[in-house]
Amino acid sequence: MRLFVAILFPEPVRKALMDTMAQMRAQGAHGNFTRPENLHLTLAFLGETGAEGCRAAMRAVDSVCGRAPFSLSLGGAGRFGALWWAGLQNSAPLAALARDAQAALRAEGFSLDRRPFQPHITLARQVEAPVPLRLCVPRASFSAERISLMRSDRINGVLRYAEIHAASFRGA
Ligand code: 2AM
Repeated sequence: MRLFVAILFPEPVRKALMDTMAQMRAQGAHGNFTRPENLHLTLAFLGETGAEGCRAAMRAVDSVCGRAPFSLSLGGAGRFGALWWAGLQNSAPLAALARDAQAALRAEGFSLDRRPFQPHITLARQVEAPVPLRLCVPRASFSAERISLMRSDRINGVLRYAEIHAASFRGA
């Protein structure tokens, strides 16, 4: 199975992200838009993993949940080439969570991307637009209360994500 570790969003945040995708479409953008139920923030991408690796990933996820819930706010939009994303406001607790989760996963034997963590929520890939896109991400904040281990499957050509394990932060 293809696994990754992520933070999922409550409905108001999902709505704000859908609003941003609607702005893209309204400006004539075409591309491979993220299905609303798939919106997430990746903390670490694990790739193809067997049953033993899956148990190791669950242990790593559990090992970083002894922290308090923390607030996250959407902040701005940007792109990596033709991939457009919504950002998050600079958050020390988020950076610490990503760092600790990646360290715990590496300690369990996963080899992860070495690039610095750049928190982003992918809105659309392979975007083509007739004019430079101007996006205004609505204000939305939420309390991050758990970390999720996700499985990615392509079923009949449709990308589907399933939460296969989650660990709640202390006090959440
Ligand atoms: P992206 O949205 O920035 O592409 C599930 O595929 C998640 O893992 C996506 O959010 C994706 O991030 C991230 N990811 C990171 N590295 C990946 C890779 N090599 N292949 C696929 N997804 C990757």
